[in-house]
Amino acid sequence: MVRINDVTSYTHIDGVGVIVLNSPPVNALSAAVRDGIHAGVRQAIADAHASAIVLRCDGNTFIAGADIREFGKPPAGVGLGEVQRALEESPKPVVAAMHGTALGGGLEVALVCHWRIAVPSAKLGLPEVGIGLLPGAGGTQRLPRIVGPEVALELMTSGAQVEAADALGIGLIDELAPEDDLQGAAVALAKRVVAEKRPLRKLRDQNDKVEAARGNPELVAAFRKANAKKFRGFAAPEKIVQCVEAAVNLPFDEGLKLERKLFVELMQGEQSAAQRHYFFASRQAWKVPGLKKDAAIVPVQTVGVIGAGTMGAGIAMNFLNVGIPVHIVETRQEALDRGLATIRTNYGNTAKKGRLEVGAIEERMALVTGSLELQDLSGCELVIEAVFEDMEVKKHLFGRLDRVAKAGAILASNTSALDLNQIASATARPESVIGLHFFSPANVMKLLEIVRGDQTSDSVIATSMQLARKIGKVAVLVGVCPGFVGNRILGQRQREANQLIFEGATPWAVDRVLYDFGFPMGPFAMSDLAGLDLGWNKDKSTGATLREVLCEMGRRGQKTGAGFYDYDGQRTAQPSQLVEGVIRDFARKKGIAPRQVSDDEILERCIYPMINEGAKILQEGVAVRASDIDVVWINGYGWPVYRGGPMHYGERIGLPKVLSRMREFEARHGPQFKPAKLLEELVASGRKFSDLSPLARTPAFQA
Ligand code: 3H9
Repeated sequence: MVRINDVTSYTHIDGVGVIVLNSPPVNALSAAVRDGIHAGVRQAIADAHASAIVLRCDGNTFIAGADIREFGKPPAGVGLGEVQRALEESPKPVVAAMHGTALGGGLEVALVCHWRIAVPSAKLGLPEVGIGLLPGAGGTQRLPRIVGPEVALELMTSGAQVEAADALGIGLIDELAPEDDLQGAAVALAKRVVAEKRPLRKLRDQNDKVEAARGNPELVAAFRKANAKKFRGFAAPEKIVQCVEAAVNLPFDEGLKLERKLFVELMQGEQSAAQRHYFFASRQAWKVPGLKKDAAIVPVQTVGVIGAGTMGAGIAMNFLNVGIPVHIVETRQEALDRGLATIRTNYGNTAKKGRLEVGAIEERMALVTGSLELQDLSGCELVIEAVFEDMEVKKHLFGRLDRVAKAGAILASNTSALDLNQIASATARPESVIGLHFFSPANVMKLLEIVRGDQTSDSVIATSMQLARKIGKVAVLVGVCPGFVGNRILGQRQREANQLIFEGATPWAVDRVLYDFGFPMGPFAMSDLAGLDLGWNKDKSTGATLREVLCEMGRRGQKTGAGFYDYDGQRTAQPSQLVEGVIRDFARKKGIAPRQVSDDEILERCIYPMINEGAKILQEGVAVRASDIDVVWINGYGWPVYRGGPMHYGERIGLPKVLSRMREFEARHGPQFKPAKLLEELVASGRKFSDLSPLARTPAFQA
């Protein structure tokens, strides 16, 4: 074996030169890896004892892509294009041997090799779209040539990973290797190719699939149309489509040129910067600084859920989905029956959509039991309370739970806003109490805010984080404050949206501005969907708020055919003149003279206070790091990932600008706009949120 550099070695097996990469964690195409492959190929070509070449990786995976950490830095080492040319132009056949995940630039390296082989567990894909890019190393030109333009469009705009067996089916690989002998099978393939004197196959020269699509522009047009909603706001998918059009209509090298140009545009754009930020942010969020490394993990074998409402039922499903039995406790049999029926209906709906085998419904239902006795939760290692949001109710319940639950059990509350420390104080074991704030619908929404109380133990936090991963959530650890991170920031946007419509902006204008920003819907359309009568009581209604008046008018949201908007049978929202009149009356009574409110003002008034609140949250130590706040908002509140989350967005527009606008708003509209101290400090010292170190324990977390 010859060491080529720190991450590459070259060895000889049975007359075949094998280049082996070993660059943890994912063999990304760093300068060292590129240099290593390049030198390895030259070595193999010069090696008189090697008739063919195999490229493979040690560790968990084949090359998982370009090294995202290198993006935006000055170029170093041999360029990827040159590495690919060396492989493709090699006079000796090159076999790519893949295991783990062959992704992005990694798969693009494999696509310049003459043959490809993979173990059955391998997954292949071009996921660049997920970080706001397109495959920029020939992928957009070679993939259509191998799998056809239609499949290529689908794969590259979704970023989907293809299982090895399917990859074989669509021609992406030539052979499957035994799981435990990839190298042996790759060497055997290489030798066979040599023995049979097969000509070196270069995808760039295979034009039959793209030529077949040349006279059919409808293919791409139909694809664009079918995906318009999914791609809304995103820049990368459209550019991928343009590259595939080029693959179909232009010679290979011209297609490659267009790919390069569009790749560079995306790479330099705001969206990719935001999506790359999110890529790392979503991984950082799992890391909790200061947590004891050896914190014991509680082995959770049975979960208890208190409350069989929509929330409780949804929470239970998360655990049933991964085979953990759940016992639900309710106070009334009808409520329990309804909750169990909700679970069954939800699974039934999933099965109807083809996303769950019908047989699996019964398997999952067999794992759920229910009763009316709290005592029945005594065997559970984790109990999650999902009852009415009322402190006294919760405290009473936790007091009883404390007497029932077994020693060491985790006692969790699903509260979305209440003081977890107070809830914990109702027990004699506050160290076992934690908040698990699921978002509705709890079986669908990815976000889980894990709320650490002042006394929550490391073991309880570590177990909760691990369980969250197991049930497929994106978990973010937060501290105690009203509304925690997500709802607290939402409160800022809600307040401004409500205020803006009294000042003269229409609800439709506010919704349009936020929709165009990239949210799935604006706050008023959202209220209509959720129901304006959420928490409204007919007998206690005083008509003091706009919401109450609309409810009194019978305008309780989409379900009543009218709310802020009018709805026709198709649920299409139409602006309501009537509501505009009601708003004007309200404004008059409040003494607010209506004025023209610009779209820019709507956006800044709604978004900047969110950034400011995020700064307060950081300064109080309620979030570990700024990027955690971004993860919360992207996964729980529909913040468009291509804008990176409120904190990233604030940095991109510039914290000095955010601060100066907050000061102007404060002078004009009042103290609700008072800038956060941290924002002022950062601007004064020329720093950003992302310059701050992650927080371990902070005063806010201490007892
Ligand atoms: C590209 O290829 C562009 C080309 O078309 C054109 C070029 C000209 N770079 O996710 P994990 C780190 S764009 C740098 O927790 P898993 C990651 O941050 C790229 N670092 O593990 C983490 O670090 P840490 C296209 C990377 O097992 C650690 O590796 N490729 C990269 O759950 C473990 O990651 C992609 O978009 C990278 N490319 O999943 C693939 N990838 O430990 C992106 C990972 O410090 N990667 N890291 O937090 C993935 O999808 C997953 O990481 C993977 C492993 C499936 C590979």
